Amino acid sequence: MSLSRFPTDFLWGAATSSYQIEGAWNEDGRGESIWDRFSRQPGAIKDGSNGDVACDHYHRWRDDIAIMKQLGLQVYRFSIAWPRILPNGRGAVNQKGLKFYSDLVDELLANDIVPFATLYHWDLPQTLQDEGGWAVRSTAEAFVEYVDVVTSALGGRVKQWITHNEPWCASILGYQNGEHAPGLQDWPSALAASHHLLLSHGWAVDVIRRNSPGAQVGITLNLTPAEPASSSQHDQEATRHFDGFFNRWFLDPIYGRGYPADMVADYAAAGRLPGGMAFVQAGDLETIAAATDFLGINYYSRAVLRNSQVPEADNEPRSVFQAPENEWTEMGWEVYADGLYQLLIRVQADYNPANIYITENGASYSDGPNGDGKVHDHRRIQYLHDHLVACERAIQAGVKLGGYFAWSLMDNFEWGWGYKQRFGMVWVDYETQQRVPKESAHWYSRVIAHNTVQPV
Ligand code: IFM
Repeated sequence: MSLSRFPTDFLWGAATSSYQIEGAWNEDGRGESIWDRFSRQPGAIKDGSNGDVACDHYHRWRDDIAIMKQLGLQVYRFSIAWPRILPNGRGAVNQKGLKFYSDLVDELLANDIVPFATLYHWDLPQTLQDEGGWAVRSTAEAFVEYVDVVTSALGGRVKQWITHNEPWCASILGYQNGEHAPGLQDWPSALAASHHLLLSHGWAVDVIRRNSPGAQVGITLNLTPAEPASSSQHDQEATRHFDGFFNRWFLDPIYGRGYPADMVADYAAAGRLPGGMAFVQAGDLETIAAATDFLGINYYSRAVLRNSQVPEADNEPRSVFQAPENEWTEMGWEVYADGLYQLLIRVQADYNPANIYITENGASYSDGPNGDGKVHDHRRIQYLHDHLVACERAIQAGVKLGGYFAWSLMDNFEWGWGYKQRFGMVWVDYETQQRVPKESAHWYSRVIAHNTVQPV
């Protein structure tokens, strides 16, 4: 049990993203996104669903903010849907799309909830995908135009901006292993996409600073600490590679070190860079290394590497060893809170970000309302408790951790898994759209009120 208080300026929040909650996929001038297209491909989503309606947040946002207020959230991380703002990716601006987010921000501020906006959480306009998507440089240029429009309109009121959410997922899952939109399976495209995502981040930082004076700007990475299953050289080598593939490929260039040489060599040796690193143009690495105000970290689990030499679905020569004695969430992800502590210590020591926010952390458990109408999601409470204790230990060890966002405020569309996976602290009945705060929401509310991890 932990009873020490968090710093007085520590920010407590919860996170969502546009495609996962909004619905209203074709209302008020919204353009088509790559997820609208991808989710309609047979077999793309495990339960055959899509985000057409999702949590209907586009119509229920006032009620959702009332729930946030009731829970005492201090910050709310949401994302803006590019196709609502620029239905064709660039050019004509859809004022109704802008108004939706403008009203949302006003309502948050009126409720003393700080808006924390993510500019890209994977819903690329389909028109840009038709031109090559993130695999081509022009998409990075279009992103700058989109960021300019959004931050010109909201930059006076929104002062916390995340450029991208999890560029590893947007590039690798989207362009290499096909699990996410646009569903491609092509290593050269994936590596080019990763670069263009990072490049667009660097370009966007300048635009945001211009349009939103005094704003805090950062990027969110999904980082996964890696450790070998044994002390064998093979397992250690697999761990080096996994860490490079998942973590250093993104952290290194953002913190001014360029792409890790060992990974460039690995990718070239595997034939994944037929044109070399030609997508990196003069000045790009300086752009990507633009000074930021924080690093957002999404943490869910660790990877334990065993070099089986059997290629996985993503063609990585490793497998993630699953210790059967440990607990796993319904996503099949190991519950490993100590990994968060280790990760925070490592990132602080190796990269020294100006500030860190845990921009996502949470667990998928499908517990629903029982006879008393309550949702007794004790495993989620335990998960949150243990990870918050890890945060507290990291702060005590000197990590500059400024806030924590639980993933997610409410159950929502979990990408390729559809609606079967429930990460929310608020239960959503998808038939009626009724919301029921789970016991974890009430527990988290007490954490916020006391600024202290609460007993479970
Ligand atoms: O739901 C996702 C979110 O969109 C990005 N980070 C991981 C979450 C759980 O898979």
